[in-house]
Amino acid sequence: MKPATAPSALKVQAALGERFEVLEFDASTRTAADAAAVVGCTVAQIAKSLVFRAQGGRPVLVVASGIHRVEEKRIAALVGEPITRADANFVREATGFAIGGVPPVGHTTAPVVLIDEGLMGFGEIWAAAGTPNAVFRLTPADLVELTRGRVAAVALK
Ligand code: 5CA
Repeated sequence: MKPATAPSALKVQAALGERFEVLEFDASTRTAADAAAVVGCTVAQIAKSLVFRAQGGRPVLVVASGIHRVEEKRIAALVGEPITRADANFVREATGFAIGGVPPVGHTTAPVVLIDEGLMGFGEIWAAAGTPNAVFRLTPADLVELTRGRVAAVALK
């Protein structure tokens, strides 16, 4: 474990500021399960970044607990437009990051942000930080503040 060195991780560190520390690991943090194993938290405490595309073309970032599947109908209802799952190219274009490293901050295009209410009860959570082996620790309140996202019921029941 070491502070960020990769350009994408440094970009996230710059967007976050000094209150947060981007950490790079030798092992993969590409998936929620990988990240939980590496940092030593539960999979539920991993804030995964899912990108959708609203009909008008706007990116929608859903930050969800690692144990939840997101219900697309709920996302569409919350956004007020039909949405589709983003493919890898759209994720890269809209956020500036590749799948597996998409952070909740520092995107190319300001996304609509929805935050899974299931993340809100934890003392600390971890999110991707630009690369598939970089993460940072934050609180749920930090996540809301950083993203100015809307906390909502997005999980598949
Ligand atoms: N670094 C970890 C957590 S800290 C991470 O980024 N996990 S993640 O879950 O937020 O990112 C991977 C997510 O990208 C998966 O949950 C999945 O929803 C999405 N994804 C994976 N493959 C694809 C794909 N081919 N197209 C679109 N989305 C994908």
